[in-house]
Amino acid sequence: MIEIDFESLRVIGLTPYIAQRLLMLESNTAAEFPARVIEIQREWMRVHNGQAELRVRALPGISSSLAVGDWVLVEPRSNDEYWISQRMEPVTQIARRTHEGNRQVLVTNVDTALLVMGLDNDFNMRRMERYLAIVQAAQVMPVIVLTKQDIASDADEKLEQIQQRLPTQIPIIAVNALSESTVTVLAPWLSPGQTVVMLGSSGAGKSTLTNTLTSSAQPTGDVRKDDSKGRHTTTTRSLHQCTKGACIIDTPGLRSWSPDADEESLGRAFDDIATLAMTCRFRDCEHKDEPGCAVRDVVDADRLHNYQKLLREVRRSQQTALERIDERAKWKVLHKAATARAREKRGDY
Ligand SMILES: Nc1nc2c(ncn2[C@@H]2O[C@H](COP(=O)(O)OP(=O)(O)O)[C@@H](O)[C@H]2O)c(=O)[nH]1
Ligand SMILES: [Mg+2]
Ligand SMILES: [Zn+2]
Repeated sequence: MIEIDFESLRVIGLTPYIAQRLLMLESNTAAEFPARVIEIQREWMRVHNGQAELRVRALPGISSSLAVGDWVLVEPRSNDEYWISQRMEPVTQIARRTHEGNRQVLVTNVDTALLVMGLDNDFNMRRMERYLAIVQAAQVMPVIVLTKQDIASDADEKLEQIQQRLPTQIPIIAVNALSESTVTVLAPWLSPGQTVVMLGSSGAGKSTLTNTLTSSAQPTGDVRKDDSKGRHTTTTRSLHQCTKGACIIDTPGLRSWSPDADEESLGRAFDDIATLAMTCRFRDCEHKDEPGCAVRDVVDADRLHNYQKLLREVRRSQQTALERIDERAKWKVLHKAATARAREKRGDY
């Protein structure tokens, strides 16, 4: 059985629940140790074992499924090489579908998602609802963080606009991402053992916020790169340690994507609509001009539109997912037939 040093792994997000799951992994050798994936590159990845960062590689079967935030077992080999030998089934995983319909896991084992949006031109409620959809489908707690409060002239109106449009239980916080006081405001989500991911479009302030929250802590796998204009651009997801004890995963902005969700999990982010729809006169009410509609006059019209658009998207991506399974099943049959033929040729039945 592997050994778990709770104190040192705590700084990279270990909780009693995760420790229990790690102990259930069957280790092959006594030398294997638990670690967390903090950065992924094409040929290698970086893990943290609570004490130090290590550059590692993964067996082919494992490497394709790894995401930042994963807990793994690492096996030391000769010549100072380290290999990921096992991956713990994640507790939570936030995923999206690319334009081509492929599922991509963004981060795993996250407790809270800080949905970062600027109070400037970045402000876009439809995009915010899209982020809420992937986060709530993954059963991760969302917190909306509105940045650039210091330079916004209409912060109060925008705040009110969100409060009117979204269900009330989601915390909404306006901050200046550059200010040290933001650490105190976000402290409820930053205690030791917590893992927080930053999501939002490019330029929203995710890296600025990450810097502010981690400024006096040990940097972990900082992978920022200067672009041609001398600015910092986040190129990959990476995990950092926050002053308050939590781990923070910074991410680059996403372009053209759909939530990885089905109708039911999408409904979690729009349960205000689903709940009201139960009292519409018609069961199949489209909330357009049917008599006795309970949704139309209550829910923000643009929110309703956005929900219907996202619903079409997830139905479409689900269909392609099913088609892909169908395709795989066909290949399996062909493969079996080919193997049987080969065996027949060799004469072993
Ligand atoms: N004044 C002000 N500038 C901010 C704030 N948040 C971010 N910025 C600026 O916005 C730009 C983009 O921020 P960055 O953190 O790189 O965005 P990211 O793409 O989400 O990581 C940078 O020039 C930041 O200094 C804020 O709250 N107030
Ligand atoms: Mg960034
Ligand atoms: Zn209706």
